[in-house]
Amino acid sequence: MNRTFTIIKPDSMRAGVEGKIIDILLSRGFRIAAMRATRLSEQKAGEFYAIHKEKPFFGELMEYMTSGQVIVAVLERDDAVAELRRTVGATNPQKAEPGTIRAMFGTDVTMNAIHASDSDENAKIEAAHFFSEEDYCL
Ligand code: FUP
Repeated sequence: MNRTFTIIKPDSMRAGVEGKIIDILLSRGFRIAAMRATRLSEQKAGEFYAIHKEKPFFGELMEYMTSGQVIVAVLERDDAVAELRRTVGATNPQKAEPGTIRAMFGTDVTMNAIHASDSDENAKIEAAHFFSEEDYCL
């Protein structure tokens, strides 16, 4: 068993599909170790996406990620990082495999429904932006 980190992004919350997304995650064998709704401040979003600071899309990404409520969560299952990336699909929803969350609910490369950590190391770092060890109930 190991952990990964996810953000259900503002477009999903605005569309009211967060329940459907959580259902999909549970149906794929993920268990919720920690979860809460929040809204990212400019500072939090900037820290979270610091690696993309120099990218041309950074401004748009900041504007979008701070535009509304999100759900942040730590998920647990075996091979959690790779399984969540498979469940989420490609960054660009148009290129995401049918049946993936981004194919079903994403609009474009920025409004792509959900975030999924890309490594065990990043999962730990990203989760620590929102949760501490004592929050995990599994
Ligand atoms: P992913 O790991 O699939 O979320 O994708 P990346 O790490 O490449 O990108 C991180 C986030 O940057 C994406 F979720 C959305 C945003 N992004 C854009 O807004 N525009 C782009 O052209 C590429 C990424």
